[in-house]
Amino acid sequence: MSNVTIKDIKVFVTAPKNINLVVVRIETSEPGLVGYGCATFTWRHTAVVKAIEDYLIPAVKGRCVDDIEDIWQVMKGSSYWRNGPVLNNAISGIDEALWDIKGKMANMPLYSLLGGRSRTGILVYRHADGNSIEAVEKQIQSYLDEGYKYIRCQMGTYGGNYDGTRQAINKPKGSFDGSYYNPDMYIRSVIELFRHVRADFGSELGLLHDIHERLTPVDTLKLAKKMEEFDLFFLEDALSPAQGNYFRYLREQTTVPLAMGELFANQLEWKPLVENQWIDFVRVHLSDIGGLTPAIKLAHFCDAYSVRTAWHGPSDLSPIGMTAQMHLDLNIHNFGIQEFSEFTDEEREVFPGCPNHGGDGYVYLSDKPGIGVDFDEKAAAKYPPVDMDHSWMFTRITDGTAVRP
Ligand code: GCO
Ligand code: MG
Repeated sequence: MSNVTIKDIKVFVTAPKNINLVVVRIETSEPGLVGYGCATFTWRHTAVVKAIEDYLIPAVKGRCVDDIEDIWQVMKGSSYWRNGPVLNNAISGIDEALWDIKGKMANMPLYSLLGGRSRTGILVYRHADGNSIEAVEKQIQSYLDEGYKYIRCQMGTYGGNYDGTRQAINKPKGSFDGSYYNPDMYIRSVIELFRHVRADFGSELGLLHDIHERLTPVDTLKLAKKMEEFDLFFLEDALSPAQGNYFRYLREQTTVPLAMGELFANQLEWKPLVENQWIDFVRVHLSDIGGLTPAIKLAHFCDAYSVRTAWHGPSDLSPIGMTAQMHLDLNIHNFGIQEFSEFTDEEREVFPGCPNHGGDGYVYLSDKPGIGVDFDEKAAAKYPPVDMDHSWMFTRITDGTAVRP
């Protein structure tokens, strides 16, 4: 037991990639010993900052940094009403920073502290997208040239708003504003895209697709069955969390591997899917469930049911959060794959120590103690928070009905 305590906590918002990232810094009673965590809920970042500053800092200041489990329980329970993404992200920032500190105190990289490595490199997948089959295939080729082996293919982002689709949508007069898509066209376009990609790139290429909860359950089933012939690594976020039970019917009727969970915020959402083995990969957004502490438990729970992990790894996640989950990727036995995008020069400037792709489809971690990614406050200040464009989230189908998300 150490007697090092939490002396101060600061929250930063920085946007080196024009996406607001929320970073928590814990200063300890030990001079020079600090930890960093990710609390990025980019679409509501000011609410997360407020939750940390007004409620979590007073609750945890002065606590011994050793007691991560109890500190997590205190943060989670102290609002009585709990479980939402704002509060969970706030908790995650502090939780990950405490794990970072624990690693630094032990002089071990986090993966080592968690029990060591189950593998030496982290298998990753990239995103290819474009407004036409040719554009998507060009992007795939450039990833292959860089050495990546697994690629998620979309055409015209989620819901398939590719060339000509928007114009072809027969909206009613006086329609509300929004980001419209036609589910039938989307289904047809995905099948056409994958038919070309498989034929042009052969059977070795690992392929994935994200439905992004854009279809009704029965349309999802229809698409999943048609996708069987393309031998996907997995089909991502086929349904919304509210439609969880329908995974049972997908599981019974299709052989397509299913990955689910980036919108999950609490265990009631993933528990039935895992214990019934209705999904093959769990892909929660770590900060959205409260950080590393619950993710470690979730990973081990999934292991008992042969469900593998594919943690959510989008652009709206700080390099600290991405690297924190990569330590778990190295450690757990039931790791599947990691969603990944290369860090930009600006991100690397603000977050020194970002991990690197080895040119072979794997990302490698350094053996620096803790999470191993630093935070340069001066560089961060060069990239102040930006106004985020929410319009793509006002999603509607042809007749104007809103679709979540
Ligand atoms: C993914 C996701 C993201 C989300 C984004 C929301 O699979 O990477 O679906 O692209 O849309 O994180 O802010
Ligand atoms: Mg997704």
